[in-house]
Amino acid sequence: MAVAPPEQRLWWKQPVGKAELIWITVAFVWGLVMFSAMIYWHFEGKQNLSNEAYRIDPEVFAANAEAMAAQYTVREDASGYPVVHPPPGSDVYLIARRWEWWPILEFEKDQSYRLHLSSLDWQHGFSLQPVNINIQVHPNYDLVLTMTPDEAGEFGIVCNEYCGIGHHQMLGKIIVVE
Ligand SMILES: [Cu+2]
Repeated sequence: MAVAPPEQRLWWKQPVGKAELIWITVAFVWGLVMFSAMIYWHFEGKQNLSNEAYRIDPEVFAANAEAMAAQYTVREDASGYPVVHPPPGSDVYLIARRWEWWPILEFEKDQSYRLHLSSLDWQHGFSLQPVNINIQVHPNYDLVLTMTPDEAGEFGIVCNEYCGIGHHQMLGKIIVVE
């Protein structure tokens, strides 16, 4: 089969078919519905969390996290990661970098913390399991969430933005104690 030009040169100027018009309308209206649902889900289901965002140098963010860990590390995990137990109400830093979440954080149930998230290299995705909270993590941006864990236990953090060869090993942990 040879590649030939279309029979009608102005093939793109045909009127839009009825079925196609219906589908365009359905997709457009559904887009509007889902757009409003984002606002609705903020209140109902507590998705799309309210956050604050600031510009920050990766070196400054790393220094903040290291200072916190130096002050509040309580033990070492079996994997060799420091477990940091910061005081309730304080600013808490979680580093995303290829390919780890650093350090392991330990919170107290029903206490609030200001959790700062940033990346030291490129984009990662913070996905807290099994509660399914998902946040993009960028370098140069300090994203702050006020969080109050209402359930004790161990929560996994997985990276859900593909970030290279070690992406599947990029696992972290938040521990909530009574
Ligand atoms: Cu990743």
